[in-house]
Amino acid sequence: MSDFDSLAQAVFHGDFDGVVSATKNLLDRGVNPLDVINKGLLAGMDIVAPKFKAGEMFVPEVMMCAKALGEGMKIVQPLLSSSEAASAGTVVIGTVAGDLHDIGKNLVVMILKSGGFNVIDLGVDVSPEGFVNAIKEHSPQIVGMSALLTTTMVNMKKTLDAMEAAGVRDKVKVIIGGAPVSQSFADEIGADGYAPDAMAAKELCAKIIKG
Ligand code: B1M
Repeated sequence: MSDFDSLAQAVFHGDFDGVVSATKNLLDRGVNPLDVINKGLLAGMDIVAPKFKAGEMFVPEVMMCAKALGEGMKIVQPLLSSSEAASAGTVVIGTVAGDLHDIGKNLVVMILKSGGFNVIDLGVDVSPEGFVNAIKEHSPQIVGMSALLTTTMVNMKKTLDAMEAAGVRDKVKVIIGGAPVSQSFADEIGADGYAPDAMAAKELCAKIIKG
């Protein structure tokens, strides 16, 4: 088994200590932090996802996997963030109302930070008012919304409507992401952009800031 496989298996088994030691082992050997994330930590979640879908794994087990993955992310994150010091712009980001999924959103946060963005992470289950208040408080150039459920992606439109009603919609560019959303959904609700993954989100934000 490769060292990436060991890390992926540790995530899959919700093995906190295994994740920590496998992550450190890879980094000590000079492996690129992004490879540790993509080929190890997220590869572990790729084993979990189909089993959860097939009813072979249940919510508490998946939570353990997510938390184990988080232990690895905690180690890798500072290495990504220190790669560029200057702020490329401010991004307010959150998972929309009713939605508790944050693994993908947290990854986007990390990758944006690694790209030098100042990121205000509002967390999960963020109400439309929560986004509006954060725009008023932090004056970001970009707002990012994440949704993983078909039942919550509609709250992206509600959030855009709340921004419009509060008179802050034209002060920011809004980007969206998450498994059920797409470029055509972004167009449909009037978002400014869509990114299919964390790296694409960073590139999109950089493009928006460049103007
Ligand atoms: Co949930 N869940 N879940 N879940 N869960 C899904 C999403 C599901 C597809 C599984 C399935 O049934 N096949 C399904 C949704 C079905 C649908 O709506 N069509 C589902 C369901 C139904 C549910 C519950 C309703 C289950 C229940 O309780 N009956 C419940 C809902 C809770 C709630 O939110 N109110 C629920 C709960 C949970 C857990 C708590 C157990 C856990 C979440 C833990 C956590 O996030 N802290 C969980 C998990 C882990 C999953 C799966 C297995 C994995 C999601 C994940 O983290 N993927 C998922 C199945 C799947 O995806 N195949 C599933 C890894 C992550 C890196 O990818 O989040 O897609 P992703 O992020 C990517 C891109 O999408 C993109 O970049 C990321 C990285 O490249 N991206 C952005 C994401 N946000 C972005 C924002 C951007 C740009 C890009 O700009 C702002």
